[in-house]
Amino acid sequence: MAVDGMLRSGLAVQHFMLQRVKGRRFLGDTCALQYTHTYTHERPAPGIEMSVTKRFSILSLMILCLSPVVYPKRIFRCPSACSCSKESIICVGSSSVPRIIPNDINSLSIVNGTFSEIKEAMFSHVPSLQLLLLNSNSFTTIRDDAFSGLPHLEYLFIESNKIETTSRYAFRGLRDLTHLSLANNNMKALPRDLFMDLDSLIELDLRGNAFECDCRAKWLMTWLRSTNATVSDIMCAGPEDMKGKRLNDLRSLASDCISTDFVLHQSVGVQSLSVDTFSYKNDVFVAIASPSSGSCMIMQWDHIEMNFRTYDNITGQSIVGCKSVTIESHVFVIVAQLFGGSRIYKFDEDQNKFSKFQDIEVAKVSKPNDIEAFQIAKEWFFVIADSAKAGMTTLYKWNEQGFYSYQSLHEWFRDTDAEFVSMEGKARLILASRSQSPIIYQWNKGAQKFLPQGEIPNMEDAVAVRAFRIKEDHFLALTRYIGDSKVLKWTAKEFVEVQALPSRGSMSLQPFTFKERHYLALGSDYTFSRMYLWDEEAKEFSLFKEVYIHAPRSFTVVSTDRRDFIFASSFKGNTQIYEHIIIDLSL
Ligand SMILES: [Ca+2]
Repeated sequence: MAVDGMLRSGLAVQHFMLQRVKGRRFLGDTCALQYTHTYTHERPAPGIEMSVTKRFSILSLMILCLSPVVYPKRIFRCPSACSCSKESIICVGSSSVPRIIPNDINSLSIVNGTFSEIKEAMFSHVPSLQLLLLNSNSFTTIRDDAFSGLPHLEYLFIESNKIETTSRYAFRGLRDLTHLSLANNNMKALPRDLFMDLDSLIELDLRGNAFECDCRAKWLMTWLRSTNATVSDIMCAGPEDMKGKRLNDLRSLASDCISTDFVLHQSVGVQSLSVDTFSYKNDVFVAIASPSSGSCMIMQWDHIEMNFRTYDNITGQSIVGCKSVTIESHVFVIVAQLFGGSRIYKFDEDQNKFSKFQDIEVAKVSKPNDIEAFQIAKEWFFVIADSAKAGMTTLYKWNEQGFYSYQSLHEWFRDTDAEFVSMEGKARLILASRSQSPIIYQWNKGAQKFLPQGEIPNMEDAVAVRAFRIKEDHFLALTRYIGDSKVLKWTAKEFVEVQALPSRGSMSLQPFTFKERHYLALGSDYTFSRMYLWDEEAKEFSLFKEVYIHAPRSFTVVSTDRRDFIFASSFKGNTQIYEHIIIDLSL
């Protein structure tokens, strides 16, 4: 590679010299012919290393040819390690850049030198430079603005050094640069947008480096597709699965180079049991059920302050659930109370607040624990799960004037949670109870009622059930307080366990999806709550992050302004709002 790189730069130097000749700066054909002749004959056979002396002699010869006047009229003392002509200086084995250089020097070569860094503005005292060759030195680093003050530089060769680090703005300002070679160095990665200023680049040589084609190379892969310059092969030295591939050919890397995280965005100073969200006229709202403050706290996303602010307060006593339903652009909030009955509030556009719409007939409901609202064949329903021993889970239906009690579902079982699932064209309702395995009801179109269809066996003590989808597959997340919470998959007409997640005081195992990433949040009363992320290859959830929430009761997804949040309700502390953030690993 060293020979090859040197030959390439030799050819580019030749190009530079001929340009000069064409530019009528120097002499005539005789010397040009002599140069070509010498170059051709000095060229080593493939595989044979060209000695530095020989390389040097080629360069010297070129310079001698191009500069017949060896002794310029101006008095300038050529440094001892250098060979100087009117327009060129070549230094071999020097340890510094010559300090005093005549104004009309346009090419400078430093080979076999002993410096380690190309520092900021290192050559700015030679602003006339058009060619700079720094081959076979010991450079390891190129600093920001290393070539500042060289507005005319067209050829830059930094080959066969030990460059490992190139700063992001190393080549800043080189708008006339046409040829750049960093061949045969120790570079594994290049900083993003390194070539941004190189508007005139025609040829770039990066051969003979050990590039890691990981996320750090993503920008280079993209840039290769857009640049007009001719770029050498960039071979991947790693990671293992990319070894030997040409970065120039790649359209994607092994990873999408995106990671995510959950960061605390806002803490709301109320304890809560559950949170629900709704949108109304392009605004996003949340309804927080807070028993301790006796309210459904309505908050609105503030597009200017970029946080959630209090909008309204629906007061009551022992509020355990606030569920929103939007019917024909009217927003209702169903408020479930432990005592004093449950009610429905409606948003009053004139007064910009919620006002009472109706009482709910709750003769049979004694201890509401959960509300779910859903549609079957365009009809609106909601169900209240009753966790009292003598209670009865009840279905309510919308009849244009209000909701009325429609069907009593489940007696004597202390239901803790209801979940509506629509799949394969069938509407199902799953009820989790303290006293038995979860029961599945299926909507019967003829009877217009839910009829028991079966149960999910061996899943006693499930306190909550959630349905979710990953692509075409249907899953259930079943929460157990102590023991294992479970992930079940729908296969051949039944739900089958596919994963167990240890629960230590869990009231909620909540599935949610942000930016096509599938998560599960598992609350815990005794330790950290856990976020799991779906692994598409392993086809299971793996632990993603732990967060501390005091007595978590629910996790609710709220998306707005292209930002994604999860509200973690806490029965004993503040309601915490976490934001799902994207981290670009290629930066
Ligand atoms: Ca529920």
